[in-house]
Amino acid sequence: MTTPRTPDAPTWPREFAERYRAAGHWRGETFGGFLRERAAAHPDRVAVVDPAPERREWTYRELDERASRMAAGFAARGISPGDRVVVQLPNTAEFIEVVFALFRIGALPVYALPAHRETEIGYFCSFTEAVAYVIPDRHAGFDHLSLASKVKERTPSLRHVFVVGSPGEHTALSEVPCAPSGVAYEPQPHDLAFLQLSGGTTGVPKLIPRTHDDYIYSLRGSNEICGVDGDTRFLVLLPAAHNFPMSSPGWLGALYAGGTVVLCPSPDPATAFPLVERERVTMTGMVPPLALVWTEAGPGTEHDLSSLDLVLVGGAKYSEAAARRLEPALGCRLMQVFGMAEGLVNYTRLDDDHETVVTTQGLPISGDDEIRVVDDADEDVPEGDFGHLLTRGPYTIRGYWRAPEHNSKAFTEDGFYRTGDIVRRTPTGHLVVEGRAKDQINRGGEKVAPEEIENIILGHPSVHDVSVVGVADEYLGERTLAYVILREGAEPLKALAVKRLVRERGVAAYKIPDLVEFVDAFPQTGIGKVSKKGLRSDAAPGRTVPPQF
Ligand code: OOB
Repeated sequence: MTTPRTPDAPTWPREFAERYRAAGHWRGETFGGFLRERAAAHPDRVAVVDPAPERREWTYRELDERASRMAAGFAARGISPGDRVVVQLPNTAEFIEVVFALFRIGALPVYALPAHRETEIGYFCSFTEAVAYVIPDRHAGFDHLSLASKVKERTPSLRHVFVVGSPGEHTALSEVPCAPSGVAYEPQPHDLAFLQLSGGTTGVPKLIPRTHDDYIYSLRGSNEICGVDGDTRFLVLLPAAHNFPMSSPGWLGALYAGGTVVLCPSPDPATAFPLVERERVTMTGMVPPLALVWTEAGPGTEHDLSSLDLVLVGGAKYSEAAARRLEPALGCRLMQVFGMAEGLVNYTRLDDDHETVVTTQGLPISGDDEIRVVDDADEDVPEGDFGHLLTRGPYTIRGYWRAPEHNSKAFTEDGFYRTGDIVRRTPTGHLVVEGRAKDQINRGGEKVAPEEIENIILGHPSVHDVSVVGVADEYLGERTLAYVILREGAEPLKALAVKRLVRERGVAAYKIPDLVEFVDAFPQTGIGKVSKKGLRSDAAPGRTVPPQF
């Protein structure tokens, strides 16, 4: 046995890899392989339901055949093992077909979110030297074709743009599939399977290299904890490319168990409740602001939600008061999940008492997840005190993809990932998230790296300095506030112009500052650095209208 091959990123040392195999965590499975096995075991069971614009359902046999034909088509167009392909598709059946096709040929999907725009997509394509980019023609009123044309023009590696819908000057995805021929390449379980995006704390997002073996272990563990089996009908509410709806237990967990994945085009109750009723959905996952909206809409709904058995809530801190209201409002069980695309995922358990479920963020998936809670000097804090969460384990990466300098800060020398979260542990080992030490804003589960937005605003000639912070918000948990210091004698700027500047740079809309304030100076820390904590506490707790999903 060799250790995983991840030449572009640090990987698990041999003794850890051997331990994880010996423990039965890494079983030598691949994504392409398990789909083939499920299709052989129950070809006629429904794998995927895509309700929009017209209801489509694919059985396991159909999904498997489609993935194989798409894989053959990609290979025929020169997409090779190890090549990167940026996939930016909404919650449609094609998303699942495309990623399984890429898994089959050993090419790596790079999971972009539908909200990403020119800045992010341009970066993913150039940094990963992507050979292909897969898009819808239009989505949520946005023209993805012209964005793709712009990015293709300036990215020499990008040879193909595949489009779901009318392709314009690009290639229709529907023209790609062809009959599989010859002996296809078989990815190895320890190979990289895909690149996931980090929430990010730096000017550019980091890429997270996940292997077949490590990710499939997290699926198996999640399925066991959540009780996912062949009867599970999992509703994908959040963008399918995000780690939470993908693997906690998510659509990949549901497919691994031979269940059914129901794709939801939009997570608002008006769209999702009728789907829950019609498709007899049993399980779903959502971020806290959405859970609030569902909790408010549940009691008065005319739709039958009685099939719903379990709702997972995570991605950001879920307030205890809100957590207490969910079960009675929706008539189902609640599970809290505290996870990260880098690996570690914690769940409350089905047999936890109610208090534990509403007041903690759960236990790690694996007995081999190592947890340390430390002070600023990396010393363990006394049991029950809060501190920085460090972790290492069978499905937590040992380094980001092509980021050696950042890795030396984000990981300890002995391979623990510095999560940037402040937690404490209860006597039962359950983690409670108390806060965050990393410079990141968690806007209702959507992560914003202040530095990325600060760099854009700093580009304006009237701006002397800027600091972007998160301020408390009743619905989102946090919203973004940009403090701006103008240059002396510079043209005055309006808040709206600052927001427009960020939008026009072509970044995801959720990164545009919610608020802009002009100040003369930032609060300083003892050593003369801008005090983000000072800025956050300067801002009054906010109140917004409920978010529109
Ligand atoms: C999930 O993944 P990411 O990579 O978007 O974000 C990870 C970060 C964590 O480090 C933590 O800061 C925050 O999101 N977070 C939570 C939380 N769940 C995630 N903070 C407080 N309470 C929670 N329950 O967000 C993610 C990945 C897999 C499953 C669930 C969430």
